[in-house]
Amino acid sequence: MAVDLLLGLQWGDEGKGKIVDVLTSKYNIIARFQGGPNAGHTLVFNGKKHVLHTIPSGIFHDEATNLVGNGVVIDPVIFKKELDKLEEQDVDYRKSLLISRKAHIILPTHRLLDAASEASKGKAKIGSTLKGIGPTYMDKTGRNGLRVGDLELDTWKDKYRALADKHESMIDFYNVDIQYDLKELETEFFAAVKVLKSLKFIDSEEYIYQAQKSGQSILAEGAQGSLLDIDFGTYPFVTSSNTTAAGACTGLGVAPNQIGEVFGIFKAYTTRVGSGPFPTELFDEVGETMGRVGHEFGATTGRARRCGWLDLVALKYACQVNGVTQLMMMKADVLSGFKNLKVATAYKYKGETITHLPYNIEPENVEPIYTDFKGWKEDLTQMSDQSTLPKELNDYIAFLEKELEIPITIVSVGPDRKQTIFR
Ligand code: 2SA
Ligand code: MG
Repeated sequence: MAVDLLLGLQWGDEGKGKIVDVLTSKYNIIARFQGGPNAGHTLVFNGKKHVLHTIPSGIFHDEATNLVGNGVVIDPVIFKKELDKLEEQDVDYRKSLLISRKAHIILPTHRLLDAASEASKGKAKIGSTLKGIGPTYMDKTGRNGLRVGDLELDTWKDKYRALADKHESMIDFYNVDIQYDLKELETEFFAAVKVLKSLKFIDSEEYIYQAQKSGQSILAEGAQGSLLDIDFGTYPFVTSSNTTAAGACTGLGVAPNQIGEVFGIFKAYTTRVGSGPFPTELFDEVGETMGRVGHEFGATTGRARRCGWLDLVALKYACQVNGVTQLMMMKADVLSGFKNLKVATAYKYKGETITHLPYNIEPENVEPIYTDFKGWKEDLTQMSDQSTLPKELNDYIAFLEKELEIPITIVSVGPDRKQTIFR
């Protein structure tokens, strides 16, 4: 059976966690393929909110197997905290959680390096979540990384030490004021590694291959969003992994011809957390209202997210790069009550009108050109059927489907599992 993909099409926080949770009952295996504890996937059910960082969003379903793939970077300390939370909720993760031996480990010094790198950049900082993501992927591509499989060898601590020592001298090189007690961080790290080692490590590409062959259904769960992709995002204000469809192939060992549906998740408006260009960003009370009504705060760091209108130029680009086959629109309920809505359908770029995403979308180069829509007043949060949606929202949806040439199959009208309209 083909592997289906679920990806964020904007700058992350589209609501991927919720949709994975909604779709999980259809799948045997849910697999994360990139990113790490920088992700914050929020799930709401039975009136309770759950935030996952590294663990796949299928973990709350008894039947699903949850795989942390080779493309993921794991911080044992944060991973242990996630496990502790699951334990508090009586989630029996031991049977259902599998970890790829080829996934890389985030060391305490990777986090310190992240902090030092950001501090050294001053105003030009990326706005990283400071989870050590960039430095860990640098060690991966630099061929220095420590992998999950290494932890099974007696010599892993030697490898750890050599790498951590090297990192310490690199931190010095940045020449910024970073306070830390490495001994203390290491005590916590070694204790967490012990817990990690009690879980099941596997050769995940073989596992996926055999699972597919035996007819099991697999959903690959993306983290962050397409515009944060290391190649196709708004570089350098991106994360350090491929968040787009191709990342699922390299991050799980799935061949390109084995990909089935590509579910593209987007918000009915746009948000971005961290630095970097955002052409449709709003600095007025409209943006402020979106943030307040939409509870737009980072699920990992608590940072306020920047808000703005939907950017169709960027969304088209993301659909293209990912080969999206179905769209899912999130947070439609947040737009209730706005008199008018806007969607950026083109950019003014160097005196020309363009409809593709150019190399540079810094504010001095790009001015969005908007199409206006009538808003709706109705509260959507109790609606459960498409026929009850206001006409203005249906017009908004119909316009997007026509422009993107992809069906919108889910409209989400609230954070709860139940607040989901299938079309
Ligand atoms: P990093 O941490 O080094 O990968 O950050 C690099 C850029 O990627 C952005 N980024 C994110 N953007 C949205 N959501 C993310 N996850 C958390 C959430 C973020 C949070 O779900 O809310 O809690 O702040 C995420 N992770 C990374 C980041 O802002 C940088 O722009
Ligand atoms: Mg998030």
